Amino acid sequence: MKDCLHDIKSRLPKLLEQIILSEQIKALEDLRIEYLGKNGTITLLLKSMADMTDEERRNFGKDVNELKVQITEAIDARKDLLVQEELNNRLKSEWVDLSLPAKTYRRGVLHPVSRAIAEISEIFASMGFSIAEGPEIEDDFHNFDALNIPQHHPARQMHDTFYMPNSLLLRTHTSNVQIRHMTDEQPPFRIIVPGRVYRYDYDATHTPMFHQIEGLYIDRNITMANLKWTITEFLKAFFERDHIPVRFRPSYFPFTEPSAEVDIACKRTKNDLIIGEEDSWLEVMGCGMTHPNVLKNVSIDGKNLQGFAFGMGVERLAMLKYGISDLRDFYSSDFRWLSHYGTKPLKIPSMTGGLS
Ligand code: 2NM
Repeated sequence: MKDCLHDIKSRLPKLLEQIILSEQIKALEDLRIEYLGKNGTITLLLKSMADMTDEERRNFGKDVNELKVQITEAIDARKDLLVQEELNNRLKSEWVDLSLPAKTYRRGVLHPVSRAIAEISEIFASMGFSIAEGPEIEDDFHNFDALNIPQHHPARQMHDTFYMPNSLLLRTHTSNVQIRHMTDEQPPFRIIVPGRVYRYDYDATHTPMFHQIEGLYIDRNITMANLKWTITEFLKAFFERDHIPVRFRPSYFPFTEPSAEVDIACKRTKNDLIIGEEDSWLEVMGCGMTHPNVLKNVSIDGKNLQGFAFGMGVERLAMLKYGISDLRDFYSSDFRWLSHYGTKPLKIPSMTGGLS
């Protein structure tokens, strides 16, 4: 063992040099195992001291320990350096230039419903409306009673409602949000409310979930003339035509009085539907002056404040504008249909940049 110790001592400078010149963490680890591992040279020397006399052990132990410390320190120091170097190299190779333009995601497209909502919102935003949102799961009060649709009113059967446990329901229109908005905020109100609505109805022209945008304008001195102008301007902007004949046809809604349905002129050819050309009429939305009972239900003084409201089906308007013939395709998740009727996500409609 004395020979062995002597041997290592004489090889120490070479070993230290070998450690300092190591380029791989793995090579350092191999050296550590060779000298300091369970059966390593230094470990075996330390173990051999068990059979020595106290005298022998004193000097031998001191020498072996010194060796152990020097080798350990050299390996640790070199390893720290290599780890640091490796990290620096990774930082150098993995850096990202955040000022570079983003790569666009070429396969994803905006669904035509999202596009129509974006376009319609943009038009009303340009007229000073803000966007309000609210719950799709609602109670009887906000979906029916507050809107002047009492318990046994035929309108409750008219909308085939999805009922849920605990007297909750899926909203049949987005008017619940107007009610909540008028209750929570201070007038004047000028909002549009886009969102999902639900009715128990499924055939070629109805899906159990569809989208609506409703609007509300409450202020002093708001009349049917304001309603007529706002809706006509909206339809011209949406269908991108300077002139569209618009007809307000008397109708009935429980929440408005008077109420009207809005038709626009259109011409049907063999394969096409041309909006704005006089030939026949096409129904596009409903509207009216907010019913005094609705205002009373949200504690608005109907003598001072009044206004108008309107509602439209997003899928229906999208079909007319983008030339989509079958409502059910909206929800069939057919990738070919989506890529044909979808819009590039970076082409977001705006009044200045164009709607389509
Ligand atoms: C429509 C037609 C007419 C409407 C009324 C209200 C409210 F909450 F203010 F009373 N919100 N939306 C309304 C009026 C909706 O959709 C065809």
